[in-house]
Amino acid sequence: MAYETILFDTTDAIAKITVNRPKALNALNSQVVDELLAAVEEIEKNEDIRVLIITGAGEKVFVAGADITELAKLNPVSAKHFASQGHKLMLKLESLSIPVLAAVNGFALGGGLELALACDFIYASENVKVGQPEIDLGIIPGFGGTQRLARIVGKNMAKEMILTGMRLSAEEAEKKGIVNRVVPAAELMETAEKSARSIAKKGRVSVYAAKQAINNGLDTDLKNGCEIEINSFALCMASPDANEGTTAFLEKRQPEFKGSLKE
Ligand code: DAK
Repeated sequence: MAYETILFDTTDAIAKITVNRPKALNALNSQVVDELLAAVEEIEKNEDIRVLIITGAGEKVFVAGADITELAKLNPVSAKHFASQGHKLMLKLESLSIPVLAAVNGFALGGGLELALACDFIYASENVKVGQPEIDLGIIPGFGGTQRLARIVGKNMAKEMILTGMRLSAEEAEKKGIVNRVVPAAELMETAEKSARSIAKKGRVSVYAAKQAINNGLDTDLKNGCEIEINSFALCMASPDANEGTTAFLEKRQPEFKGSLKE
């Protein structure tokens, strides 16, 4: 598929999607959301891709939020399409069998922060500002921000951020666990790619099993979470990767993981 609002490329086993609407500070209109969803569905079908990195074009902004020009004109039908595609996208990123890293290169506001929060983890450049400023527009976060942010920073901090619309610096976002690591802007992509290359060498099945166990376990209580881990562990043992990993260790060599989720 030809994309107009995103750049999509793959190098070795690592796919990169860049939200690319510089004139509107990479804001998410319905076309961007539809294209992101189509690209993620393309990635989902390609077993050769092992990690996805999402970033924004330019040095100033990751994504400045949902497109306010478009939001102002939504009617019930277009609002329903926008909302359902947006939620579908965020849930798909979360449940994708491969890890999704956000390389947040500037402002990540509103829907932009929500997009980053739906990724597995976030690296940020020093100039980053994050926030959920929807309250200033008379609305609330609409792509899961009230839920995902609260699960990361806790109930009271999420309320303070969402009710005041405050913007946090990269350093503050790191302290609150919203971003994993802050690096100089020039090092952001290399940091994300280095991490992606490291994950790409692991077993596809164990990476999938770990991601799903953490995500699904956090949606339930500890006892059921441990049950999820038991089943995820058993899934790993159904893959040749577990044998390869342990044998390689004992033979003092690097493992070569070839397991597939299709088996
Ligand atoms: N949408 C559309 N255009 C935007 C935009 C946005 N979110 N943010 C910036 N722009 C446009 C500006 O209008 C301006 O356009 P021109 O005037 O040049 O035509 C251009 O980008 C440059 O912006 P600025 O001149 O403002 O640039 P500055 O450097 O001065 O400021 C800024 C950068 C990022 C601090 C500022 O642009 C800003 O505060 N932007 C808005 C941030 C914001 O409020 N974001 C939250 C948007 S609301 C829903 C799902 C999701 C949502 C809602 C509903 N449903 C499921 C129904 C989510 C809502 C949001 O995200």
